[in-house]
Amino acid sequence: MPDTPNSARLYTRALELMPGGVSSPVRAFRAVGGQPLFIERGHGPYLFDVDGNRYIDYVLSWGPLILGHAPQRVVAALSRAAGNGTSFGAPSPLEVELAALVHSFMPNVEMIRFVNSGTEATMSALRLARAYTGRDKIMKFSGNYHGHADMLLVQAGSGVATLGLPDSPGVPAVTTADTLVAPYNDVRAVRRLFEQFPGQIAAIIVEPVAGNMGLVLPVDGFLPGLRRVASENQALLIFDEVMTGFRVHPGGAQTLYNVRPDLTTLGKVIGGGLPVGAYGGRRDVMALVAPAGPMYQAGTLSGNPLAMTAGIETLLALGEDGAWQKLDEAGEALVNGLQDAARAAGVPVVASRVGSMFGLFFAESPVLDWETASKADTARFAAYFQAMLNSGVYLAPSQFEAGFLSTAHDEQIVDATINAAKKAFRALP
Ligand code: KE4
Repeated sequence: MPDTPNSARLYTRALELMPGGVSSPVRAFRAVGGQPLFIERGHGPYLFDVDGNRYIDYVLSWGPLILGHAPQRVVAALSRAAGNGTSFGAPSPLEVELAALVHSFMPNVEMIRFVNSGTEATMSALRLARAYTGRDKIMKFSGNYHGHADMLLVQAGSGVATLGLPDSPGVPAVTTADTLVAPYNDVRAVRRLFEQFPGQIAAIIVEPVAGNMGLVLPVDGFLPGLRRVASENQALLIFDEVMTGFRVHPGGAQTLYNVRPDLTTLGKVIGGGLPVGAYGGRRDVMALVAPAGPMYQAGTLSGNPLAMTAGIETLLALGEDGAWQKLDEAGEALVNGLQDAARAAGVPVVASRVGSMFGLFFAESPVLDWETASKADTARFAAYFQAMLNSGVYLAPSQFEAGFLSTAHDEQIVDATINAAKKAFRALP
């Protein structure tokens, strides 16, 4: 561990004031040992902790910071926007601009509603699917995480998987009784559930590329299979692209894999580091959302001008020449380098990448679902995490998370990361 006395002091105080000393469980380093670092600032690809240590950051606020920390254009635009007021509680041109931008990248999102988090987005999209179909049951996949709404805390990924929580107390059985769960990448299991509950399932919600059990890619035919089964059963298909949106491809996983969901949920990148979520999709379905229709959903700070500004500047930057080329080249070099380093050290890993998100399992065979992901060597991951941290590389503190790159992660940054990994793999027990 780097020398972090100020983080330690702050953590002691934080533990008195906040459960686990953190504002979100997965930040607590529980799965990797040691104590969380308290961060003073970020700049480009770097984080700086309160003890002055510098780290190359592959968490990037869990995905949003695709331009890196404090990109000049976003900071300047936010400064201007803040001078005009931080919230209006009324429509603003910025919402219209970001809505149009999202649509230009994702034409399937014909209409959109902004909210303040990915959790709000998925919760609202499922309420809408139930309203549109008049059905109560929903289907998710084990190891997928869609935020912490009660009905979705069933065999969830991310922090739930990291902390090994069976599910969460406080969630009444009645609220999860209508949540069906299938193994990821298993269309036949999905089909069986529709046969078992004919006419009762409102929607399938899926991470089209799973990033909350580590990175797990859809096998050929999985996403088109979901599309087919949902359509055959008059259920809606919801792509939860909170993490994959603008991350795996400018048009998200729906463009990359050419599968059209009925609804899409978004977050992270579209807020550029400020709190934004969104749900959107088919015009005839979104027409049910109040006040256009009867399905109620609301939010004091939804469409907040500062969050809209950060999102607009981020998407505009992504649409400019070279952004995706940079991300793709850096991602390719990084994952190839990690694989070569592990092989040279005789450490079995399964590394993968989709666009600018990547994953590395300490496993010997391909990971296709939660059952295989959960067999990864989490103790070895923890040792790797700490070794990388000691070399100034900040990874997500869990085997069941993905890594993210930004346009600020240039060749020199990637090379430094690979060198740290060579040392880390060699030092593994
Ligand atoms: P938020 O409510 O955390 O903004 O979004 C929930 C969510 C929904 N859908 C997907 C696919 C997600 O990945 C997330 C949130 N991702 C986690 C990281 N795996 C957020 C990090 C955290 O919980 O602190």
